[in-house]
Amino acid sequence: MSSVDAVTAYIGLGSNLEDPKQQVQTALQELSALSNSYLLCHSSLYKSLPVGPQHQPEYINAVATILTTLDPYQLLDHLQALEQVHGRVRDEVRWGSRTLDLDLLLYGDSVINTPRLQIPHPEMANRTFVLLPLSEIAPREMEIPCKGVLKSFLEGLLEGGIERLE
Ligand code: A4P
Ligand code: MG
Repeated sequence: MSSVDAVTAYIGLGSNLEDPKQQVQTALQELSALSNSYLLCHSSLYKSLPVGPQHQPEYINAVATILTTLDPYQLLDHLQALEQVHGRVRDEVRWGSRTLDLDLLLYGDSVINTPRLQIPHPEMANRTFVLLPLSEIAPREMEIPCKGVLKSFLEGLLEGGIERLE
């Protein structure tokens, strides 16, 4: 009998349109039903000021971790399909408003640099709204490939502009 090794992947969730808290909570349920995958856990929800264009509503963010036998491109396909279910409209504004954004942050210790997929997510180590929820569910000693150890990014973190929700 052959078997496929399961990989641990981390997914960043973000929403700032049409009841963002509900969008993220529903997306977490949907991730728990993802095919060939098992939702291990997720962080608390965080309210955060927008990074990028400032004339947009505050975001709700969270990070989830799954065990999956999907390959990274299959996983991205599923995440983009979920964004569509949430009525995501892609416009020209970089880092603009969205009903649901699902970023594949980490896929095991893989490093991928293709036009369609970059892993680790290129901005993840610069973003409090990723690092803070990630630090709730990942070991502080975890290596972010090509970037460094998670805890080294947590030390310099600016905690303003973000609030953990109960
Ligand atoms: N893509 C490449 N690598 C990945 C990856 N690791 N995960 C490609 C997901 N997608 C990846 O993404 C554009 C293309 O990136 C996709 O077609 C995919 O093939 P997108 O979701 O359509 O566009 P985007 O999300 O606007 O672009 P980007 O650069 O991923 O933006 P970010 O980094 O997601 O930033 N402020 C707060 N407080 N909270 C937020 O959640 N989010 C953003 C969006 C800006 N400001 C924010 C927040
Ligand atoms: Mg994105």
